[in-house]
Amino acid sequence: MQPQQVSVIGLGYIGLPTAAVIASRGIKVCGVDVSSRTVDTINQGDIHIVEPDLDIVVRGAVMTETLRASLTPEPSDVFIVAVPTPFTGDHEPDLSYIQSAARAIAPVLAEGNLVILESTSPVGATEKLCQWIAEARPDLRLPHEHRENAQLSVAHCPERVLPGQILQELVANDRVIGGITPRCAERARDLYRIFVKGECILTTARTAEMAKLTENAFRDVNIAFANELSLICDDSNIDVWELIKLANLHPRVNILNPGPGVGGHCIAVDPWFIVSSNPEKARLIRTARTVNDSKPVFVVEKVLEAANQFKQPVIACLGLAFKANIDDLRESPALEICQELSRRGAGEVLAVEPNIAALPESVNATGFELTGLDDALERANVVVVLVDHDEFRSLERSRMNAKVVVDTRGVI
Ligand code: SAJ
Repeated sequence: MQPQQVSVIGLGYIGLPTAAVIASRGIKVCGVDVSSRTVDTINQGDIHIVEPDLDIVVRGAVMTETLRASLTPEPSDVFIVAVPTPFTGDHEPDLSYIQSAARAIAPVLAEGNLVILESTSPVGATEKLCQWIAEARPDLRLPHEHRENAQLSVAHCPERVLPGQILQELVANDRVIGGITPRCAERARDLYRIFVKGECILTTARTAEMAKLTENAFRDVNIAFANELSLICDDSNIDVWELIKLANLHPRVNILNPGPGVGGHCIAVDPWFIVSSNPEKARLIRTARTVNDSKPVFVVEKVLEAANQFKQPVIACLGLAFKANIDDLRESPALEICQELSRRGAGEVLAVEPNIAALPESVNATGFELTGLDDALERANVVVVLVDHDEFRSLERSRMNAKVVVDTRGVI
């Protein structure tokens, strides 16, 4: 049976597209966020993030009144929790946003509701979500204690979409659906079948939690391999891009791309959840994190070396986002490099980020200036390519004449 209303808690990069896609299937969706600016923006039919085509889907859903945003949760049949799960200073998972979401929805939960955790989470987080709800609503039977006699169903269905392709991947990707009980998983599958064309595979909540962490740790380890190669090649005077191209001609070799480091809220974070749960055994996963986290330091040294050739170095940093063609600055190595160059007094630092009109207040922009591409290329004697945005890929090489180029993405 189709739900009458779905609530999505957290209207960020995952919650908003998910809310909009479900609304586009004709189901009433209430999107909940703690930011009144986000709520107002969405209720006006606009969006607060950059993601291809998301504006069109959100506008359509708001205009047809299937999607509404609100600061407080309201009674619904299904609650999808898509809030951040960052880590603390010592790389321990911070579940406080999930806990707040649990407390926020608890007063409006009713018998028969389905609660789905989509946030990437350490193993055991979905059970904790049950506990937090149970604490707030002792009158309701939760499945972590009452199994198939529970009054609520709770499942973990980790999001797996790639920023930049979220709308296609939300529909096309297979979903791993982990129930606290088999019945919980089945109920969650019925919800996802409304909009997912990929397969919906059922498992336990713990396995689903670990599956998501495994996917991102796998990618992190593979990028670390490419980044380590780039350091070795630099010492041996070998072009790493040519090397990888040649090695990848082997039918069973597929090396990823080196870069300035690994950013974003997922791959730079999630492997730590595995490390923190089992520090002794997760040696390779921890090393990969360390290799990738140390790459920005290497890039900064390279740029300082290049800048030292000039009396008055002007350094153009091309890109601040954590990867190509998005506006997301979370855990961005490009931003980190730009900030470190300014801090070290490397010269006049110009940052170019075509996907951002102004830097968010949360970003420390002391010592560098956000400027346009043409202006930066005209003024700079050192050009550092930090993100492979389309605008930079299509740059004419002649515009780099007489400049020292540090190309961390192999685009020039
Ligand atoms: N990167 C490289 N070299 C590469 C590929 C990526 O340096 O060859 C860097 C990127 O520049 C970026 C970082 O890695 O800084 C992460 O980018 P990404 O495109 O690999 O991944 P995300 O963080 O955008 O999305 C990942 C995806 N996970 C996997 O591919 C296993 C996505 O499917 C997940 O849904 C997402 O994490 C998430 O939310 O967990």
